[in-house]
Order: sequence, then structure tokens, then C-alpha cells
Amino acid sequence: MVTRRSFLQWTAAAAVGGPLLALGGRSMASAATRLPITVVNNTGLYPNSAIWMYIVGTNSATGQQSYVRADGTLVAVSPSLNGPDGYADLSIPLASSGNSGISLPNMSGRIYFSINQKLKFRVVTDGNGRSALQYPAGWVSSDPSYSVLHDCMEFTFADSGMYCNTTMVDMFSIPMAINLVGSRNQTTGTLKAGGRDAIFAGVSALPAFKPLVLGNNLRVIAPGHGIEAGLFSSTYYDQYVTDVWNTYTGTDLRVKINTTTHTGRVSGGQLRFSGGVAPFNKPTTKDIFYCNGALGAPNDGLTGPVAAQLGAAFNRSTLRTHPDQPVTDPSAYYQETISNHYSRVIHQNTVDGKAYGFPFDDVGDFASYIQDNAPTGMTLTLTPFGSGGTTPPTSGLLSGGRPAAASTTENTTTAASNAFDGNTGTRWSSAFADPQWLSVDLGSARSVNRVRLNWEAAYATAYSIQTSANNSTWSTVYSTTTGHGGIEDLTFATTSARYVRVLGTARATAYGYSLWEFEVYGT
Ligand SMILES: [Ca+2]
Repeated sequence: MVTRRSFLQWTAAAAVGGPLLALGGRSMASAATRLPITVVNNTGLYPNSAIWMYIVGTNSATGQQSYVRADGTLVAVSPSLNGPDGYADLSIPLASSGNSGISLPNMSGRIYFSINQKLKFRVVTDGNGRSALQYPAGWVSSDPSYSVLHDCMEFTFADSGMYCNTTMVDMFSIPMAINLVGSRNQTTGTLKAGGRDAIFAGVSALPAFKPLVLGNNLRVIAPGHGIEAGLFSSTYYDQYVTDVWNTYTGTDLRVKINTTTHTGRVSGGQLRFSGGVAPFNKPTTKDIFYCNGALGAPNDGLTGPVAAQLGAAFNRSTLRTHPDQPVTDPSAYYQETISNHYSRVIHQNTVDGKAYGFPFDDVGDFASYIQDNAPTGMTLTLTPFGSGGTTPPTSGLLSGGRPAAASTTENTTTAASNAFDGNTGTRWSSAFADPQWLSVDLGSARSVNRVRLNWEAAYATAYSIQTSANNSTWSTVYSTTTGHGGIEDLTFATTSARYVRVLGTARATAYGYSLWEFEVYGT
């Protein structure tokens, strides 16, 4: 069985070829040492100039944590990569237009994408004196990349082939599809039309799960991380677990692994199986979402496979009602009130019904995972974002008609208030110098998470969005040096602010800064 565990091993600085070579008994056709990757921007919302790629992970030959440069070179990380701000810029820009290409070396890791802002990696020294990368953690509000729109896929590219998946085990944010070509032509991860919006709407429809949607549909985090962030109940699954325990106190539970059926009963508080399987304690809610703790799956070929089946059956809530596991019919999955509805909603919105909503979602082959033992190319497509962002939100505009101020105005017909009048034929423009700012007073402290800039031809290439409680001390919630003009729709983590301003520091033209509209959204 291919498990996500295989992908996690790269974090332990171990060569990953071993466990993967043993999988499936497929022929070990010799793979190339380089795999050409094509990146296609089909977001329909963001230009190439607003998107960066990052290829990070472990050099399979040396075990060193490494990153890939734009020229395809695999470089071991070291603390010297950290810049003056303390973070390493490992970004690879996309081509100025059209598709982008890069050559992937043998390694195991992740390919991240970020939009509008770069991710902040940090190189640290681990307990063994080796350089290690700290990755973005979009479920931790103090993470330096928390406000950055980003997502990733996971892969192992070794002599034996390419193994990859679009993971949602931690979070979902940027819709992404993988097409892998070689001995076969396979694609996974493609969402249904409008899938991104539908995922956020589906999760938000359940009161217990709604807090997992962060910002203005910035991302949705997995419920296990939600527990750690204080956004999800740590006892959510308890009643279901109790029901399962009560059920199998009086009747058998059978778990079939290959040709062996292990028969289980609850006794002495533990779920005990035949055939030498280690007994299971009652799992906590967090154990279920993470498939660890009481449901930890040792790599022993005996207890581990049973634990994986139990983890999948809990997340899919088939365990209480189906004494013969595994359940292979997906129409039986997620049918209980208590279920991993985060995973359900994502599965419902992929074209092939596959996703990676929890660590053992590969049980029964329902994961958005593909592999090829003789790969010749891979295409990563950032697929349409849907309606979100392309049009102004229909509610939540806080800045319309509010009092405005600016560092300068070009003349009396380009007043600051013109950017807040809802009229795309009137504009603010500044003097022809740097820096300049345009601010709005929301009247009281509000929760803001989105700014939409509608630039006239005189736009900013470098600017910040800043918030303030008192109109004098400002905090930066977004900044860029690669502004592209037109409409820039910026989403960031919800922050409290009475005043919001755009601070331009580099102009695209010899003229000043000019905005048709500057919209601030929130609650
Ligand atoms: Ca206007």
C-alpha cells in the first residue's frame, strides 16, 4: 500500500528510495535523472508576474535538505541563505508570459506556489547540527507566511520513478492539477468547475467546520490543525468513538488485509484483534484526523495496515455501521453527522472524486496520487480560481464613501475621495514623486481581510497595504515590489483596523500614483 507516510520520510533526511522501491511489484524501468516540468497558469485571475514557485525537500543522494534554483540546480540549504529579514528567498519566478519550464533533479519534497507575495522560508540548524528548512504553516497564525496565498504538492522523484500527489492533508487553497506522462498519461487534482468556491462554501455550511475557512477564502485548514489553532472542537468525534466502542463490545469487527481477516472485539477498553495485531486504545478526535496516537500505524506489515484501515474508516465514518472493513464503495463514505466533512467536501469537488483529505486517504485508492516508473514529463497546472476574486465581493465593502486623505493630489479634479466614490470614471492621482499614500477612515475598528485596487495607467510597481488603529502607527499587511497594475485583488489574514492605506514606493511611469478605486473589505 502506498501511504502518505512514504512522502513524509523526506522530512527525516532519509533516502526515500527504499520504501518506494518495494511498492506494487511493478517493473523498475530506469527513470531519467531529470524530469522536465511545465507550469501552466490557468488561474484566470493572477498574471505570471504575481506567482512564484518553490521546489524544496531532500537530496535523495546526500540526505541534505535542499532547494532547486531556477536553472534546475539542486542546492543544499544553509543559514547563509537567510537574508537581512531572517528569511530565505527560495522563489522561482514564472516566465514573463505563457508556460514556464524547469528541470527537476532526483529528490523528494514539495513544490509550493505563492501568489501576490513570496513565502518566507527560514534555514535553521537542527539538533544534529544539520541545516534544515522551516516550511510555511498556513494553520499557525504566527507563521511568517500565514497571510500569503499559497499551497503545495508533494513528490518523490527517484531512479524508480515519479510519485506525486496534490495534498490537502494540511490545508487547501490553490487549485492545482498534476499531469504525469511516461509509461502512462495520468492527471489528478483537477477540481470541478467552480470547485474552489464550492469547497469553501461546503465547509462553511457546517457550523463546526466553518471556522476552518481562514480570511476571505484565503484557505481552509484541515480539522486536526483546527484543533491546534483553537478553531475546532477537540471532542468532535468522541460520541462516534464511544458508539464504535459500544458496538464492537457485543459484536465482531472484521478487517481484511490482503487475504487475512483480523477479527476484533472491544474488551477491557481496548479494541483487540486476532492474528497478533497490537490492541488499540480509544482514539481522540485529534488521533482520528491525524491518523496517529492511538491510531498510529507502525511500519510492521501487521498492526500498521489495520491501523490505516481504522483511521480511514473513522474519517469516512463507516466504522460504526460496517463491521466488514474495508468499505470500498465511496457512496458509503462520510454519511454520518459526525464525519471528516472537510475531506468529504474536497472529494465531492474533484473530477475524479480523489483527494488527500487525511493521511490515510490512500486506503482504497481514493487519494489524488499518481506514479509512473518511466516518467518523461510533468505538467503542473494552477487551475481556475472560479468566481472568487474576479469580481468585487457583493458584500463587506467598508470603505465606500468614507473620509479619505492622501499625501498629495495632482490637482483639484483628482481628490483622494475620488477613489472611494464607487465610480470607476473618477480617480485619485498624486504628485509625480515617491513615496505617496492614500488612506481611508473606516470610522471605527473593523475586521479587514481584503483590499481591491483598481489602478489607472499610472500604477505602483512597489507598494504596501498598511493598517492602523490611530492614523499614525501603521502595520504592513501586504507588500510587493512586482505590482502589475490593473485590478489587484489582495487577500490577507483578518486584522483589526480603523484606517487602511496604500503606500506607494516605486512608480511604474513618470507620472504619480493613480487609482480609480481603492476598496477595503471585511466585517
Ligand atoms: Ca472613483
